[in-house]
Order: sequence, then C-alpha cells, then structure tokens
Amino acid sequence: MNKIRTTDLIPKRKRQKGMQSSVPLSSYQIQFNDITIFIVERKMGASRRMFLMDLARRKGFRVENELSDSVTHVVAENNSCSEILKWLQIHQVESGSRFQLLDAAWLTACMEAGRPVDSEKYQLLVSQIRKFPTLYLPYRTVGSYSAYAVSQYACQRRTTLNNYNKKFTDAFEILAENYEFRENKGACLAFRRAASVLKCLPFTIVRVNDVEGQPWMGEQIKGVIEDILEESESSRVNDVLNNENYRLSKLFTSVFGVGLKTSEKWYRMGLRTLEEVKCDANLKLTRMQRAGLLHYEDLVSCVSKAEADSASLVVKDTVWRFSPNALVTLTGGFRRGKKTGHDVDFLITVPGSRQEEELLHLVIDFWKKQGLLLYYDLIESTFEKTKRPSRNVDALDHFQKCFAILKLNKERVGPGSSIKSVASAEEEMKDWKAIRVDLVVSPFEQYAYALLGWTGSRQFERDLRRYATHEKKMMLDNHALYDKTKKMFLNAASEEEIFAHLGLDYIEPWERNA
Ligand code: DCT
Ligand code: MG
Repeated sequence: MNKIRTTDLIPKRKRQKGMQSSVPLSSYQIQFNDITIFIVERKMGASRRMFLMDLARRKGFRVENELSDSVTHVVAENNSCSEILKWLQIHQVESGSRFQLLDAAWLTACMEAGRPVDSEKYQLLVSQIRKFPTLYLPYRTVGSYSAYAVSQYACQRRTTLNNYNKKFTDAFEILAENYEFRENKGACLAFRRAASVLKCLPFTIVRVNDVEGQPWMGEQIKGVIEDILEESESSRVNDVLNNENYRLSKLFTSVFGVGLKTSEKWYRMGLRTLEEVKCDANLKLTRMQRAGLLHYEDLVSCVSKAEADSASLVVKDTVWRFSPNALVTLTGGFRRGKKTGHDVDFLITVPGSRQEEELLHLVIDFWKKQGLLLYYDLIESTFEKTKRPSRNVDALDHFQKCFAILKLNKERVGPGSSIKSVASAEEEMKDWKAIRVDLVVSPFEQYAYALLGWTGSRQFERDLRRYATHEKKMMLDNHALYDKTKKMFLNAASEEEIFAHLGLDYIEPWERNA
C-alpha cells in the first residue's frame, strides 16, 4: 500500500532537527481502540503537530506517524476541504483508505473532554477518500465541492452504502417510482440517475451549488434539492405520497407476481385493498400471485442478513448433496453488503461439468420431498452460444433459473434475526418464514459474467452496459462481452478481467451500490 510517511510531510531541514517524539510509543496507554488519528502537518507546522500528537497520545488516543490504512480520523488545521483533497491526491492515497476528514477543533474538543466527541460538526468533508483520478474528473476550482465532477457512468464511481444524501435520494426514488407506475421511462430514469450520483458523493449537499457540474442534475432535480434544503421536505414528493393511485400501485405491486398491468387492472376494477383482492371470487390469479398473497406478510417483511445466511446454508447443503464441486455464491444486494433485501439471490456453477442443468431439477425435487418449497417456477436456459449480447441495457438473461419461495425454519436463524421481533401472537406459533429465493445456474465459462450481472445494483449494471456500448464499442450482458471492433467474444475467468477488458478500474461489490 502507498503510505504517506511523516518524512514526506516535513521539510528536510526540520526533519534533521529531530521532530519525532522522544517518548516511545509503547509507553502510552491506548484507551480508545476504535479511533486511529493522523494529523496533517500542512499549514499546521511540525512543532504544533508534534505537540498535538503527544497530547492526544497522553490522553489515551492512538495517533499514527503515518497515514496508513488503519487511520480512521485525519485531522487538519487551516486547510479547506479542497486543499486537503488535493493534498491527498498528490500523495496518492490508495483506494481502500477510509477515514473522516476533520478540523483540528475536533481534536482539541476531544482533549478537553478527555474522550472522543461527536465528529459530525467538525467534518471538513464526510469522507471516503479514494484514488481520485478514476472517480473525479479534472480538478477545476479550489474551495468548492463542485471541483469534483463524478463520472456520468455508475461503473466509474465507487458507491458504498454510506449515503450522505439519503434525504435527497429517498425523495428522488419516490418520484422515480411514481414515474415508473405512470410508465414515463424518461423521467423515471432521470431521477434514478440523479439519486445514483448523489449516493456516491462523499459529502452532504448543503446548498444547491454543491451539485453544480455533476452529471444528470437537470432543473427538475435541482428544484427538488432546493425544496428539501429550504423546507426540509419536497412538496412534489408529498403530493405523490398522498396520491391514491401511487399508494395503490405500490400496495398491489408489493405482491409477488403482480406487475404494473395487473395492478392497473385491479385499480380499474375498483379494488382498493388486498383484502378485497383476496375476497374477489371473479379474479383469475396466477399461481405466483396466489402464493404472493398467501405469504404476503412474510414476503413484505424484508429478509435479514441472518436469514440470507441461513438460506445460504440450506441451498449449499442441498446443492452439494448432488454436486460436491459446485460453486454456490450469494449475489444481489447481500453480496454488495446490504443488511436486508427483498429476496436472496444465488448463482450456482459446476466447474468442469456439462450437466449443470440437471442440478436444479435435483435440488427442487429434494426440497419438494422435504416440504421446503412453498412455490417455485423453473425456467430452462434459452442461451444460444453464437448470439451477441443484447443491445437493451435492461434485457433479461437466458440462464436456467428458479424463482422460489422457501420455507425457512426459524430455528435455523440465529439471534439477530428480524423474524422473531416482528412476529405477532399468531405468528409466534409459526416456526417458519416464507422467503423469496432466486437460484441462477450458469455454465462455468460464463460464471464471471453471470456473477457481475447478478451482483447489481441495477443502476450499476445498466451503466456498465451503456459504458461498454458507447465508450468501448463492445456489447455486454450477463453471458458475455463482445468486441465489435475485433469481432470477437472476450473470455473472462473473473470479474476483475471483465473490468480490465472494458478498461475500467476494478470496483468491489460493496462499491456497486449505485
Ligand atoms: N438481475 C438481472 N436480471 C434479472 C433480475 C436481476 O440481471 N432478471 C440482476 C440485477 C440486480 C441483481 O440481479 C439482483 O436483483 P434483485 O434481487 O432484484 O436486486 P437486489 O439488488 O438484490 O435488491 P434486493 O436487496 O431488494 O433484493
Ligand atoms: Mg436481491
């Protein structure tokens, strides 16, 4: 890793005077183990830096001489946020560094209190500083956040679950969803793209100028930001939330198996509650919708990570019974580090096998015999080897897959599960929970593409494909990458290789929460 050494920060002349503390580090007793501080010398001066380091160490804080990966709090004095960002850029802080960037006033407040104090109001920038060149386009003006314009493509941004602009992105997502219900694709995408940009910004927007120069920030978007900044809520969002059409679309489509068409039909038929839907004898429900209504309460309550892990054990147990070499990977939101999800996604592949399609049938038969399958829909593979990837960025893939509702035994889920905490008295009697599970089977040669595709997020996937098409003259889908210039398919054994084919820096799964 690329460490910044103290000696890089101190002019040679001063270094010779012996600026290191004379007290050996081992003689300090660390009291606050969650915090590791680094103090920037720039504009502070070496002697004040040494004084603060020594003081903090004597008060029980761990203070590093070097800006290593373990540093959690970087403290600077008399530097603007932009100056510090530039300083970090010059010193090539490696990707993987995670720390808060704070004014030295935080450190002095800690010294006064004799313990770490809340850092919120001392933030120079709520920070997750990364290697800038890939994420931030040329440095323009100093002294404003807008100096850092992020890429228009989500696959060139690192988006973790630390969203510093949740109040804006939640609002955008409600507006996007409303446009989706009204089948206005353009407006829906505009709000989704804007939300995605704000999710990756390492600071909270405090004035509308903070988004100046960022991609996808049209007038409508800025209008909503302005409303929220001024009124702390958006009247447009409130109107949507109070709109019956929106409310019912949301309710009906929350049933597994119900899409926009069905939801509209039910609305036109005058249905207004799920009870009315359940009681309407004339309704022709699909098998999927019947299962969705039957297990509605379980399915709308999110799947916790503990439940996903428990489902993972069930899936692996069964798959390995029939194919001990199979690779079973948790994909979707849980692979991106989410703590909850609406379903649990798995990708299965069998190295060196040509008969992986048999496997899913065996798994389903076994679960049926065990009484574990509350619903399933098995879709056979429709993949044709010579076919080029689809141009449609939202195209579905052709893998063999099974959309299932699994009966998950509560006993299997350890403490921390959401199952028990939300259970009503009647539910207490039930010792299982219905959870949605997607099993996808890919041939081993396509595994890397399938993994990349099924890890998401959807916005990240869309932009990967858009990037491939518009920037690289390539076509990407969940099966393959086709180079139109070379007229050939590009093989990849790992996600890293796919990013490399596309000329992109590798983005870790937990940085794909675009
Ligand atoms: N995906 C895909 N083709 C589909 C469905 C999904 O390529 N027909 C990709 C996109 C995201 C990923 O698979 C997982 O899909 P979801 O489960 O819908 O998304 P998620 O990110 O896992 O969200 P959640 O946490 O709500 O399950
Ligand atoms: Mg999922």
